[in-house]
Amino acid sequence: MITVQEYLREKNCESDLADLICLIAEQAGPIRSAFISNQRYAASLNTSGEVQAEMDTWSDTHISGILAESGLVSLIASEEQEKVFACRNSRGRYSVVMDPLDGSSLIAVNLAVGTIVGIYEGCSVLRKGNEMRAALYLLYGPMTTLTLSIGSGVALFSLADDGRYLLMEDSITMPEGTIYGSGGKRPEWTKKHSGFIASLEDEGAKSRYSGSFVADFHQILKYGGLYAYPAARGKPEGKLRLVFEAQPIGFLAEQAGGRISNGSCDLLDILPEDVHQKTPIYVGSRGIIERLEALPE
Ligand code: AFP
Repeated sequence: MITVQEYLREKNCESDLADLICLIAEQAGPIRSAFISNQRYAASLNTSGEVQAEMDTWSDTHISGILAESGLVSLIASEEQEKVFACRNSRGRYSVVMDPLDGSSLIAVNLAVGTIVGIYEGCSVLRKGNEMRAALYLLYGPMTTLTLSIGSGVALFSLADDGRYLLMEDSITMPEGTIYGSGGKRPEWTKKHSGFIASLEDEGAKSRYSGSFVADFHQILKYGGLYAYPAARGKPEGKLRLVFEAQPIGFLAEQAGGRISNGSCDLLDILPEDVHQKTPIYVGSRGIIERLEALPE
């Protein structure tokens, strides 16, 4: 079986970028081991005002420390840190944006959560998503998987007992599926969103939503359909973050033939003004997203 290192070599990935991807992927082991002793929810709030789980801060401190030491990274922007962090003495070629532990409210109930990472070349993190050099997520489910794109399709690897990531699927293509999951509270959904979800349901779409973006997206990547966290009445910006969640996941979706949108335009074309900026998100099968964008507001 092909390892992630072999895959990256075959794809002619630059060695620094390959090293960075492998270094991040290696952190799945320590993160998985840390779950058992970091089960509580901290009293602290993150920059978005959400309660932090111990694992949010543990994963953030752990990955940031490893990256800062690596010499490969110059800037780190994390969902769990208010400010962008400049790695001292680093002449690293890359800047990293990350949600160190996405879906952390599900830790207490042992559902799948993950780590989302986007990698840009150069010393800047306020970039359009379509400028990303690589995006990946680690999913801590029954297996630990790495879903990766370096801009030439999407590959899926599983972590074996010997610590190697083995290629399970190359060139993943997102089908035009019929699963949908939408966050937010139904009475607060906008008319456009309610109408669109109703039309998918009328066509036989089935609802599946766990509350972990990375896990909910993973099934859309494989089966096709729609993941949405929409604008709500009184909350036009939605809940999810453009830089840490939408851009890396959108890059992967697009590399698999899907799309990401805020409901009217491609989220990968938007230049963020702030790393913690939020956005409504629609990500999934290309046809579904295009139908949504064609609807009047
Ligand atoms: P964090 O656990 O990283 O804060 O992310 C949770 C999340 O942003 C995303 O993973 C989920 O899709 C969404 O929030 C779930 O929100 P609801 O609890 O409102 O459904």
